[in-house]
Amino acid sequence: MGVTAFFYILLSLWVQDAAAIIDFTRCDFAQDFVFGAGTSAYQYEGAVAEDGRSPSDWDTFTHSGKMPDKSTGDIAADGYHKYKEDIKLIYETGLEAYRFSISWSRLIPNGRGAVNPKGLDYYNNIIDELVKRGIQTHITLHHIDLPQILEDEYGGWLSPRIIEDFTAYADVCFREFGDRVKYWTTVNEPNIGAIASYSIGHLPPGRCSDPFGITKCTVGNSSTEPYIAVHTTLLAHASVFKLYREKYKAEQKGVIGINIYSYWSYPFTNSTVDLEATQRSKDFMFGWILEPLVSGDYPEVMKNIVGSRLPSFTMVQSGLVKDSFDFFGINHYYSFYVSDRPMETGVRDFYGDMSISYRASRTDPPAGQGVPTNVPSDPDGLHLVLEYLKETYGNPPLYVHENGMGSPKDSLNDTYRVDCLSSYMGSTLDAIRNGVNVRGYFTWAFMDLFELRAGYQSKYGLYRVDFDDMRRPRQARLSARWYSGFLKKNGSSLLISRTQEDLTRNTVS
Ligand code: IFM
Repeated sequence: MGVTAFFYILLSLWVQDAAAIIDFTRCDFAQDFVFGAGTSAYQYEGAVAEDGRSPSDWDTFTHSGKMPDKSTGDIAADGYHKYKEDIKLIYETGLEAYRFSISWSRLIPNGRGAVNPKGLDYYNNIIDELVKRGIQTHITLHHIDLPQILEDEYGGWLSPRIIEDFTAYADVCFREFGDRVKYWTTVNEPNIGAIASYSIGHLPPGRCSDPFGITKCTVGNSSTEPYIAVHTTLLAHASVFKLYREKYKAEQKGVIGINIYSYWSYPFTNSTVDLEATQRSKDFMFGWILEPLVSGDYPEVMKNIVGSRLPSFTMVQSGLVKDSFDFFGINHYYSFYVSDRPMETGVRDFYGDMSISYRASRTDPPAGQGVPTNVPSDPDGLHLVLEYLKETYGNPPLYVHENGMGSPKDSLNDTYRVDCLSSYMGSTLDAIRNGVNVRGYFTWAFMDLFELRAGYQSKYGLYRVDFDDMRRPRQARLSARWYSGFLKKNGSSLLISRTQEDLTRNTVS
């Protein structure tokens, strides 16, 4: 072999592994900064009809055939039965923190009242296992799956009656788990969740009205319900925050936040209308949730555009909502280019009110209704989100609670995910170096799960789950091994062998 050929082979090997090379180590982050990964109850647990769990609205949604591929979370990753070995894996991977959610209908099957002892045991066991292994626990109280019984009784998040029930459910969680759990978020992604659930109808409870639904809905009002649902959510969140502060905080010394879905918006052009549209995008997506928490009211631009369809806070409510957070949980995946779209007269939904068009890049045509799907990875976008939150909301403590990459590829050799993780972690570090108060980074997801619209077709996991095998075996992907190397070896050994043998050796069934 000639010298040149040898050089090129060496170079190509280096380029293959270049994905894993980063110029920072664990030591560049503060010691009390945590690195973790997450899952959520319906997406992970399965066992939907076991040990007293009652259906949530997610069960109803999937069982009424509303998933494009008709999949359900009936078994999901079987976390209800496999949590112990999963926590061992979390530990062995070297993760410092784990975020998961509680299934309200497993813990309190009637939505209110009696606690299910088996549900209580399950979550106590998870928490004990995490504590035993020194892993910091972050719990989200509500991650899309509301007890169906409350949906049936009063329409779930559309009714103020949920405030009392959600607070009582949170009370049980704090009372039973708060001695060991110090990090809580109340609701996952109420902003995008309200749009998906009540405007386009593609998440439970699947409500929308013509012509706004992406799926066919039988009931709903896309013009009003997203705003009502978020309003109730904010009041319920504030009520839970107050409960914790008054009844538990002194003894348990924990902190409470809320998770928002945060994409970054770049102006498509520098025209005034596009710059204004970009700001509108931020006010509608971040400000809708965060402005009330910081200032006690919705952004002016939303009040002007949405008018009487946007519920208003009474003085007392405003006082309760204002400052009802210790930190914000940031869930971030994408950036978009945003341009102005003339506002339609007549009936509008959330997207109509926001009156913007999204594009995946500067050369793409507008995406039409909703967001484009072909968005490239943009680590700078996370940095910009974090900076924006610092500047706009007074530098609150932030946890990047979700960041990752979904892929239809079922590969163990997920170099694309290693690229994603390393570059987004780097951009988090850049933000910290610029003074943003970021306290942790969690990748989504610890393992493959039941994904929102894609069921089992989109893989987000550090660990692969074989959903065709009843035993749901887990296998470490390259990304799990890379993350592990970063955390355990302090970045000193990030060139990880990618041979198939190495990867399959890590199978756990
Ligand atoms: O899987 C979801 C999660 O439930 C909420 N945040 C976005 C993730 C990826 O789509």
